[in-house]
Amino acid sequence: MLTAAEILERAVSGERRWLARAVTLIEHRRAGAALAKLEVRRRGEPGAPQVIGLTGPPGAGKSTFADRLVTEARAAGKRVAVVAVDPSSPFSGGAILGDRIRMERHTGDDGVYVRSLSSRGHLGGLSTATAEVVDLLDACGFDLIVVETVGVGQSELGVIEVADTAVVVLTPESGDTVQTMKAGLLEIADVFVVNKADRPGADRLARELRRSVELTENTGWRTPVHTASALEKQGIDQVLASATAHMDWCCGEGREAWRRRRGDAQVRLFLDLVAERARRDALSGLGESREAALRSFALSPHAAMEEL
Ligand SMILES: Nc1nc2c(ncn2[C@@H]2O[C@H](COP(=O)(O)OP(=O)(O)OP(=O)(O)O)[C@@H](O)[C@H]2O)c(=O)[nH]1
Ligand SMILES: [Mg+2]
Repeated sequence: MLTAAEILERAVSGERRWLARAVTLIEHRRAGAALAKLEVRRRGEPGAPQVIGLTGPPGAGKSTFADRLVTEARAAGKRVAVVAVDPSSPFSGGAILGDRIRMERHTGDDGVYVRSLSSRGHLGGLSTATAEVVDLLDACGFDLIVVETVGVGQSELGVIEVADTAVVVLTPESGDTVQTMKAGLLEIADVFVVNKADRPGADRLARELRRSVELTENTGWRTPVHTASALEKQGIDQVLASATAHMDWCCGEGREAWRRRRGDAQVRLFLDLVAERARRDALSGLGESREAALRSFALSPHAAMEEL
């Protein structure tokens, strides 16, 4: 039996099999303090690796887009990792399976690593796990890390916070900009993509988004709005160029904004870790029989807390 530290070490030394094991360890929340020893490049300074977050409604084309980004990055000689995070439910393995099959064309390519993360097997902690997996991939030397997550609620905002650049993927069918604002996507988007532009309505939504972006207070970065078709390979270059322009901005004029976002993410990660530990300790501290009392309504949650 190897320790968590040994597994992480082997993963970082470049062994794929161990990278998979290490990610699973993190997914199951069992890597613990061994993570603190990773040599993460992306700490106080932006640059390497570049972390792009892809979020948006279900079926918007995020995975198709990620696949295109992988192809572009490989053509540029970059090593790239894709992490597909599925916050929806422990039962929705279907989409992830689809992603796997689509990404299979990259298998055998040592410069590509694709992995999905789900909340299966543990309570919450998905954004914490994502941040830790990104750190691991960073330490493994990947040049580009793409994090894909479905944008439906607050949970994925924490997931996408790990990225340097948040790319929000919408479609002509995504509805209007009011809905986009309600979902909080307007605040987090560094780049907007109206995908499926091979269908009608893309230009109209893009115009609306541009207007909304102009009305939104910003940090000096004006969020570009692109139309694209991941399916027909249209507009991918422009999106990638905008993501890179945003990264350059983060390294220059936007450095303070980048640092603030990364700093907030650090604090959130810390608080999440504390919460995770507290939940675990609370349950074991309560003990099995009192937990049974809680489950059978013999003990109220409030009384249980006082007891603890
Ligand atoms: N017409 C059209 N279809 C597209 C385009 N991009 C993706 N699709 C299709 O849309 C469907 C969903 O694509 P995915 O890439 O799986 O979308 P996703 O956002 O990753 O989906 P989830 O991860 O399930 O939220 C697939 O059938 C794609 O082939 C596009 O540009 N145009
Ligand atoms: Mg997907």
